[in-house]
Amino acid sequence: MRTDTPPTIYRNQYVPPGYLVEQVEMGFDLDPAETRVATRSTLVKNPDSPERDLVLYGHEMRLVQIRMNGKELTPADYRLDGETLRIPNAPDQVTLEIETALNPESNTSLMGLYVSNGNFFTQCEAEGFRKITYFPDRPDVMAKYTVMLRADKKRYPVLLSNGNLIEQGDLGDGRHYALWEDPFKKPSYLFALVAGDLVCQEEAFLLKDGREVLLQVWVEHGNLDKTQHAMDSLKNSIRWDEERFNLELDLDRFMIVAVGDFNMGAMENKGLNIFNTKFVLANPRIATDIDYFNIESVVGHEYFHNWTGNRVTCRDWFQLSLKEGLTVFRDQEFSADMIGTDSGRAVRRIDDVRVLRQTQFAEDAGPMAHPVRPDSYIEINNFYTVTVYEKGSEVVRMYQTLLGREGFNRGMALYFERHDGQAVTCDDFRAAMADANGRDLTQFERWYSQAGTPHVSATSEYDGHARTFTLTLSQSCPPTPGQEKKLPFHIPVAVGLLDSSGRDMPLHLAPHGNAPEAPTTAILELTEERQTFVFHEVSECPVPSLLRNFSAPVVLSYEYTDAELAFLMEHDSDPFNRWEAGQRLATRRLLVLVDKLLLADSVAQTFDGEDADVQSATARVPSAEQAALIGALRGTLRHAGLDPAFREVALSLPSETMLSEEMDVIHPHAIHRARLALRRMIAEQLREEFLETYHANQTPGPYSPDPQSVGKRALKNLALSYLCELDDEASHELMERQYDHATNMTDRLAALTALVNSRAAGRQDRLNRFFEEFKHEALVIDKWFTLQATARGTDVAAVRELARHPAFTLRNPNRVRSLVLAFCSGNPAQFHAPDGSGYAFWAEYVIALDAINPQVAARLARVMDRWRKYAQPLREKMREALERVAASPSLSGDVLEVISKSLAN
Ligand code: B3K
Ligand code: ZN
Repeated sequence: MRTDTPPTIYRNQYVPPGYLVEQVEMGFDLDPAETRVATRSTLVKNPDSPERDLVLYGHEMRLVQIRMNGKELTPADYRLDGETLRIPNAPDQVTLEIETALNPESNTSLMGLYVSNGNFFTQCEAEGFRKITYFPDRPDVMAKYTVMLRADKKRYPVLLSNGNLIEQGDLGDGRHYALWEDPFKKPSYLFALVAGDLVCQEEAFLLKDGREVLLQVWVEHGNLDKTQHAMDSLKNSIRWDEERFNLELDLDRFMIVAVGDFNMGAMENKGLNIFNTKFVLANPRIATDIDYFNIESVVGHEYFHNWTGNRVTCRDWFQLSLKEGLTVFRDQEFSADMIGTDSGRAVRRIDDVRVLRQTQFAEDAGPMAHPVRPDSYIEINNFYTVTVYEKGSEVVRMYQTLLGREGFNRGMALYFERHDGQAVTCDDFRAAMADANGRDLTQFERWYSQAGTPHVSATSEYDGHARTFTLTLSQSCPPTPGQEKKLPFHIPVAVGLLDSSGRDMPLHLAPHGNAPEAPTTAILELTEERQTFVFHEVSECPVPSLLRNFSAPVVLSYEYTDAELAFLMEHDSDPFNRWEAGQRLATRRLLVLVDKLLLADSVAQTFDGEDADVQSATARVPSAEQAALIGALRGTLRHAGLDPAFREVALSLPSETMLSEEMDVIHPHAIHRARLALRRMIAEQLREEFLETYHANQTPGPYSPDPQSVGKRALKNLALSYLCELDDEASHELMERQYDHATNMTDRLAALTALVNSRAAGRQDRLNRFFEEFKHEALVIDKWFTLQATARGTDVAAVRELARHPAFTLRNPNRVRSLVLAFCSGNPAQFHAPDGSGYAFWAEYVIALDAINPQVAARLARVMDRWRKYAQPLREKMREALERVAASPSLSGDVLEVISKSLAN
């Protein structure tokens, strides 16, 4: 194990920078093997800082020369300690001239300046700028940048950086240059450059104030037929931000550049967003409906950062959710508004909540649990988490729920009025929300400081005589690493009451209320450990609809009967809770089935391998309770008044991961078998309905990613996947026919996925044809790997075989995610092979990847987060694998942090 454990950084040790930077001029002589960077910055001493030294950060490059106010510094003039270069006794006004030499083509971490497919790209957030030059690389140092790029004209005809293009021309020697100037102050993490042989789709676009701006989407040659959707998404994003928040584009030019090798989704560099190709390139041939949706969402997200992140940025990295939580909230609202209909919005909400529950709730309950505003970290890149992003977005959403849309907008306006051009904290954002609305949001701070998912339990009592319905809510929050005890949160709980005909009752929270316009949803504010709310004038005992639209990121429990859940599923006016009721019902049935299987297994084991009991546990004839669930699902499936997209989410069973989180001890195989058994049972019982749905939801004609068609395809393909559980000739024919006649990737991939999970004779042939047809489309080959990695029949040996395929490489993050991560996180039944072979595979790849790309390796490392919850002997084997990784020499800080926290907590 490495001995020089990297240091932990603490939030409460924040010290303002000793020097502020005013102006930065950079000159790049780009060369893949040796790029020279000359940086000239003017700095002034910061009167508000106790720090006396001029502190710069840098690593993984060669320092050629450093001059201060014209005089060259020798190593005796500064102290170099790890990444930190300290210059003591620097004057108040400093001009620093630094020359560094880099080797971009050997940079496999994809942080700083690197080469992808022969072109240059940068990634500076969080701390990549320090791999380009020595600099006060921290977000509270904001400066204006001028950037000169010089490179070979033939190989790199396109030279881009932040802001506006000032000048370009020839250098005579086969080289050329471009000079860029960003008129806005920015932190170094927003710096970017791109140089290479690229082409662009461009459009002039008129802003609300009448200014014309130039929009560009840059891609490699051959991809111009895949940029239209990203361009449309960008235009929609610009319009939306103008309309919803009155925020305008502040530059003359806005560029998006797609790159195939990228650690995450995209990056909001000022005026020069750099994107993973996965979130730019689309046409019906290569992209699915989900891809189309994701592109719109990520383009929106990065564009919205221009205000929430760039114009107002983070004081330090602990405040990351200030920009990320807020920007996720903004992109979620954007996506919902783009769909428009109530039921479409609900489907978006359901999708977001599914992600939150499946990944963030798990994170909150595991060894990496941290508050939305963390208190410490070893490697900041490990904190771009679902807690900071998705829970952070829920926290922002709660402001809107508590203050109303108008109130929220007032808060946003005040936030920009106060902080434009500044680097600020989550407290500053909360203060703007409170002050703009005259509200005390002191207690709300706990959403930022306390980790863990709060549990809210509700009980109720109806008094027919007094016509009151009393709801008692209590809250608690489990301990998390470093936080034993939690204080009560400020939780908005949206509640409705349904009468026996399923209609919303008017709500009166005070006696004798008879306001004609009484609301049918009330936002109860739970601020204490236990609180009672009394509804008056309640004419009959209602069924409560609790936490409507998922008004807070909590686990809510209430003892609903099965009949009440079925009733809510049928009647609730809140579509989110309608879906929720169905999920609760399905989860109940699945957990009962899991228990039965476990019992049957243990009985079978005592009778030496006799599996008759297992068969009886998953009998094909549904029990009365299962029949009730299936009846309710039938009602939903047949309900023509419900949007196809809604029916699709309502008919989908909770995932295996979701079910795991519901169990104290995880038995992955029992969960897998139970879910499969229930799916088969549903398929058998609803075969006719699924067939009918399949045929009724075809989308003939040219492909369109509009919400209606997307919903239809989703429902049709869900019907197909259920029918395929029957694994009979009729279903094989259906999927083969769909595969052969598909005119878009959504239908094609759905059919191929079904095929790969079946015993259909034509599966291997189509899998091979698919590869041949798309072997030049990297994003489609990723899909080809993923669909096999997550197929039921793919065991560890098969995934190892796929890793030997010539198209597989550890160098490309998308490819690694598509196979290795997809298998380890998306194929639980095989990954958790009882012999521990899945874990051995995992350990090998974490170690191998860490030497190439620590960020991607650390992400893979997190697959083991929940190891303590698994049944024996899995748990022990997982621990062994974790220890194997921990014992490996020279691990990165990224992986070390994840593994050591996992073993410690
Ligand atoms: N801000 C970037 C994420 C950078 C991740 C650095 N490890 C993308 C985004 O959230 O928009
Ligand atoms: Zn972001």
